[in-house]
Amino acid sequence: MPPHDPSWLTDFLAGDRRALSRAITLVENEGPAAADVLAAIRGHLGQALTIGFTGPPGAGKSTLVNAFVRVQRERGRTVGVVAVDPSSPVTGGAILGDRIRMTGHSGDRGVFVRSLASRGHLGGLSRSAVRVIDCMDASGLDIVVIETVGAGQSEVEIAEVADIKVVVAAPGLGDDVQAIKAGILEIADILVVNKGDHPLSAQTARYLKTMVGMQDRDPPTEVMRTTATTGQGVEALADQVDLLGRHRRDAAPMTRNRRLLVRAAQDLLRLRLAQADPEDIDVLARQLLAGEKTVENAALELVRQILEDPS
Ligand SMILES: Nc1nc2c(ncn2[C@@H]2O[C@H](COP(=O)(O)OP(=O)(O)OP(=O)(O)O)[C@@H](O)[C@H]2O)c(=O)[nH]1
Ligand SMILES: [Mg+2]
Repeated sequence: MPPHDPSWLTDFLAGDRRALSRAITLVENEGPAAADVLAAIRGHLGQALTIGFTGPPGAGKSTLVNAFVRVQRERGRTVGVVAVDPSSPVTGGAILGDRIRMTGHSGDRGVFVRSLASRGHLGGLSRSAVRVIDCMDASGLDIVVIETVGAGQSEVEIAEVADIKVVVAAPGLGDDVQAIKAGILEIADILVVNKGDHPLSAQTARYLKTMVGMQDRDPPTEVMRTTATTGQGVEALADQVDLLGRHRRDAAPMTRNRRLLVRAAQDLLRLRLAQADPEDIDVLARQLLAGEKTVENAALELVRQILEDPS
């Protein structure tokens, strides 16, 4: 297939899995062909319900996602899964195949799984991770699930791409709960205490309910219990996600479009900056060097220039 042949892009937007795979690889590599994919998906975003599962390492996120996907399949939805793991300098992405055990779904055409080895500079979602989510969305999957290890910045970014944020915690009132206190709670639509078979599960859930009760959040964070290994509580979790999903769609269609708009504007600016004449930038940089302009003023002028440039 010649690279300019657009027919595979049509297949991709129609939900062809191989074409989706190819689109994802192209946007991940951020090569020249990525632009074709980004142009193709632009008008097809915002259809899938995106659900972020985040939380401390070992809380059972992958196991829970696996069980959650099973319930969604039973309900007739197609599901994409993006698993973002911190890249390790030693193992690189090699370990990922073991870590994301979506074994129950291999051979199911309704489930599309992609694991990403790399994160953004600050530990959050990388730009290409967001693109991968966009590709799944544009390909017509009903639901896109994103698994990230909660480590500071990533929760903030998951809040930007996920319609519904599920924070997964394991029982015990130790470090994990401290980590949750430290900032994840604000973004959680649903706080799941997983490992319901653990003796401290009920106590942890009660404690977190108390904490959530002190929040000033509307709607308040829902605290739920699951046992991912047996599937207990996962139907109820899926019900709650559905409920919130409907609410999101009915009550706040603007939120979604606002986000799409901001992202498109960021893309546009980034693209124009990349295409800017280096000499124009040098002119401003020299003025900066000479103390004739502040960084803010120079940046503002640069932005004006690149946006006014009709090229
Ligand atoms: N007892 C019990 N163990 C569970 C449950 N859910 C997950 N586990 C186990 O907990 C361990 C970690 O589960 P994962 O699903 O890999 O956890 P994770 O949060 O995805 O871990 P990372 O991706 O490494 O952050 C595995 O051994 C699971 O079998 C549960 O409900 N009960
Ligand atoms: Mg995992």
